[in-house]
Amino acid sequence: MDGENDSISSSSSVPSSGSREYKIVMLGAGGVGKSAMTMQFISHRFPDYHDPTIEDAYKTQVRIDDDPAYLDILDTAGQAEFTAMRDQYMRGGEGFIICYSITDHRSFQEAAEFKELIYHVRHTYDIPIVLVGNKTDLEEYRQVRKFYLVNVPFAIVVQAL
Ligand SMILES: Nc1nc2c(ncn2[C@@H]2O[C@H](COP(=O)(O)OP(=O)(O)OP(=O)(O)O)[C@@H](O)[C@H]2O)c(=O)[nH]1
Ligand SMILES: [Mg+2]
Repeated sequence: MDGENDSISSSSSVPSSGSREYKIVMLGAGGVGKSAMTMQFISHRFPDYHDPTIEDAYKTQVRIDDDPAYLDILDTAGQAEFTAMRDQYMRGGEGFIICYSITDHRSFQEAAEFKELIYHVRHTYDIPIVLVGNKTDLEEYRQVRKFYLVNVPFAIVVQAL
């Protein structure tokens, strides 16, 4: 992804237009589809290969409540060997998207661990966090049953049910 027009350095810049910037951090276990989701959102492309991320950052313009705004999206590493920066981006994020794969129960457990880590680093529960269940096209390989979602301690859960 490096070298593409929509790739930026990992720390966001001061907005030139005065539009509000929101720092969004993608979190989740390795291979759950954080980069695929980010690419879909940013450039409407779906990479069908797994190229483990170290850290990639993107900036895109959106409208929020009719106001122009920028999203700085930080696509992080799920693989344990790349996680040294975790505390740092958990401190910097204004909103978090925690992803798991419905085909990987361990990634669902890790989603809860990510959330606890955010609370631990930030010392507050007042942080927007969205839980996303990905790979819903792979229903036949589903390991995370839908009823697990009834009591998950997330305010917003996104999954094609
Ligand atoms: N079937 C299916 N495959 C997906 C989906 N999303 C991602 N994948 C595939 O899953 C693999 C891993 O996707 P990535 O987006 O690289 O995963 P990641 O979470 O960024 O992984 P790390 O960067 O290692 O943390 C790739 O082969 C993707 O094509 C999905 O919704 N359905
Ligand atoms: Mg990735």
